[in-house]
Amino acid sequence: MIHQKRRQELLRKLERNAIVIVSTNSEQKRNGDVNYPFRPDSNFWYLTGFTEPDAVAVISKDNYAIFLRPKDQKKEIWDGERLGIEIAPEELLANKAYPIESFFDEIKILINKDKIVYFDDSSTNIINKSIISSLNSSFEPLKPYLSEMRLLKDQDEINKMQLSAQYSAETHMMVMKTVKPGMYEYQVAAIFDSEFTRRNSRHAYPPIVAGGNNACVLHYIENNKKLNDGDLLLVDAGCEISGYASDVTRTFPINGSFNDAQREIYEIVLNAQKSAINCIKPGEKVNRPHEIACDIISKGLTKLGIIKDSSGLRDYYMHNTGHWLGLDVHDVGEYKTDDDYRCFEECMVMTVEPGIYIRKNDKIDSKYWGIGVRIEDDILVTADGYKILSNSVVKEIEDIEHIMN
Ligand SMILES: [Mn+2]
Repeated sequence: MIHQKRRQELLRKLERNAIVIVSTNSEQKRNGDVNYPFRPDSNFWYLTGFTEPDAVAVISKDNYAIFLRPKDQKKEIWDGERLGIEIAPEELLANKAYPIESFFDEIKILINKDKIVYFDDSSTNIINKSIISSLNSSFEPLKPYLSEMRLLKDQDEINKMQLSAQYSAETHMMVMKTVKPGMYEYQVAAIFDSEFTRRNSRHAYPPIVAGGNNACVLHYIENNKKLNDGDLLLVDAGCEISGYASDVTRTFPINGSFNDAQREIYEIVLNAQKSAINCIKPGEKVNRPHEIACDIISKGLTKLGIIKDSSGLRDYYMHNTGHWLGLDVHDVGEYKTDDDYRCFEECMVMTVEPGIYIRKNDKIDSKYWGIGVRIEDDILVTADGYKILSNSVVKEIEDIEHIMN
């Protein structure tokens, strides 16, 4: 029902004679006869709720047609059950279902000349631009309309995102209680593998488990080094529930106690993160959290003598403070409208994740070398402010040291 509601809402935003074509992905080969685990296309999933590969939805005001893989007993014995053409209309609330192989013949009948076709080209989707443009009709991009819809989460999405963030946060807590010097990064990653699987979810993105200086590699996913006594550990890991991502980062001392230099850096990042979150409310500019975080980190690093002034900030804080979160971990939705930053609205979800990264052998006091700190939470914009979806994992220094010892 929720998907039908979304299809109707989308059509209300488009021209009256609109016809929407949205397709999902094919399975991707890993090697030999082995495929990567399949993940549906987010737009297709959002509008149909259908999670099999090789399918296309064609949606207009008076017709919803779905193209999908037909039943095939031989293939189903190997690869699992398929919904099939016969029960698809009832199951997916479509007017008619067709075998995917007939798409090119049928689409010519479904599209007539007075229709405006809304369609996006994507390299992973099974229907590409050259096929669609051979249909000799007028085309509009679908993305702007769908991205705006996906940016504002409905209650069903908020429930899933809350659960997703909670699972991730609880697993981060478990990890803090388990980590000890001498463990390996992959053993920490395995806790997320196990917990996410146990709760019928999976990673929303490859987890980052980065001891010491590895935290300064922003997309470190090797996760294969030993955790050393005296270093910090940065862990960025989140699961997805029915496709909805959470994205959570915590940084803590491997031996359970912050040293003075680590504490100094951590407190700057924590202060920046909390202040950035605090400004979030409907009507506030969406780049305000980043401005606040940059200001606090810049002043903090200047005070410690690490930078001379704010012009040096980018050497130690080189990414943005947050991004939209939803069916994609870096979710769709514009940050600017008409050249200026837009404002937060109720039911948007954004991450807030400032950091400081000081590489080994940097030309500053060596006590700061190899300190990489990032703290990340998932924030839902509410009617009068915000809600931290990932708040069941601690981030205050006293709380971290308390649960680790
Ligand atoms: Mn993030």
